[in-house]
Amino acid sequence: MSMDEMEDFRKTHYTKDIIPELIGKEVILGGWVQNYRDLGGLKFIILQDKFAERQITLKKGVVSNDLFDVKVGYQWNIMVKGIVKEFKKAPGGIEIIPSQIKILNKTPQKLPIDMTGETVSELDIRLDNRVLDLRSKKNQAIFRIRSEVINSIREFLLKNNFTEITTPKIIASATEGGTELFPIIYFEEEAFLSQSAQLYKEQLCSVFENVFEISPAFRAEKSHTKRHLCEIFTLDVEMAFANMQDVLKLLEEMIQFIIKDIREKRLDDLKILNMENKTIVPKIPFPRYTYKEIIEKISTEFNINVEFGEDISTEAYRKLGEVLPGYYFIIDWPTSSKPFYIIPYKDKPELTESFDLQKGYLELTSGGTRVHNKEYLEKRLEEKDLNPISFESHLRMFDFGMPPHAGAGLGIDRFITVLCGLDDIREAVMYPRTPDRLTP
Ligand code: AMO
Repeated sequence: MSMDEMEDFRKTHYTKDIIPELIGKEVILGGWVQNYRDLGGLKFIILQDKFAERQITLKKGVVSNDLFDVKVGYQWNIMVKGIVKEFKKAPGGIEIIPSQIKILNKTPQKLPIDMTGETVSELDIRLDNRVLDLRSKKNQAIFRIRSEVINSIREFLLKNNFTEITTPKIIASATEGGTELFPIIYFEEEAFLSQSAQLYKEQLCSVFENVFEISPAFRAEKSHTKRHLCEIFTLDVEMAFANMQDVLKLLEEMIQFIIKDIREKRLDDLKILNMENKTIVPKIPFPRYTYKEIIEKISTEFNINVEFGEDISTEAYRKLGEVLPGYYFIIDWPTSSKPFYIIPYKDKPELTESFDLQKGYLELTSGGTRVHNKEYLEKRLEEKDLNPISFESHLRMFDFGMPPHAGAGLGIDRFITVLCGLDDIREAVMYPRTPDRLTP
């Protein structure tokens, strides 16, 4: 059967805008068939668009015979012209009595994933059919929250005199150490995809003082976990005339602001995700534990030994998350475990002015006070077995009056995982990139 063209049909409303004031008026809606039922003389089509859904009612004798015989299937793309009618039993107390239905596109009879909400299909199959999957109520809620979080970050930082920067994602040298880089061919040269905005945000601190960037970053990590991606979306902040303590304060206030904001604007979505009682505004200040205190806690409470300077294992973090389920900072990490740009304490050079922000077991953010003296930065590069010559263009910027500065990087995908109560970080991203997924 041939399909209809849109012709002069244009949406007059979204489903959410069909309010009782419109009763008796003609409207044109467009969307997807979420459900349909045939009761003999009566047929219902539930039309879903990006906001909500509406019932289209076809009653034999009320609509034309041709229209009554129209066939639809799950997730078909249609437009409907009709009159808004009050009907108490319909969802929202309103139904649409159609005068015309345009079938714009069809779907295969058997959809690859369950769209009724009765069963949850396997995540990989859902990702293979992502646009279909994204139409589920749960996914719509996740991505409305994600959008609002990003909006809220911008609002908070702009209000606090931060300048939004945009830095290159094709770069010449590593920022977070030599590993985990994706090499690319840049004409005749080798280049890399940026792991973070680190060096540029530091440089721009000496111009715009407080800066932030919301952008992708690329990590060539072959980790198959529920919290790692190869393409991440991060918030980078950097503050001039500041140290770690100022950044800790900024972050806890920002997190409070964001959660307040999404509770205000996206409570319905939190309800869809059953998170309305879990994603609550946290008290500040967040607890601060030193790395030393944490490894002692891990040793005494869970009998897991972490040598000073070692990473904390996933198992230890999981256990930690059980006793510290909220937001907290782990500060003062060993110098050996932190990148060259993080400053060691003057009086205890084995420790750095650095931190991670945790939510339970999950690391959301890391950051710290930076080295802003050029000679010292060169020394730190050498101590990390990095060649200052490959950082020449970065180091030059430290000749022009670089202020003391500090900052942090927040993994937005991980933050969404926490806020939406998701089990797997891939659920928080429209098109996740993992070692074994490059499509869609
Ligand atoms: P870091 O490498 O810790 O720090 O990254 C910052 C935050 O980004 C998130 N993140 C990831 N999320 C998902 N998958 C990954 N593979 C992944 N890698 C990192 C985490 C992490 O806390 N330049 C520093 C920040 C700074 O000092 O300002 C940096 O990039 O939530």
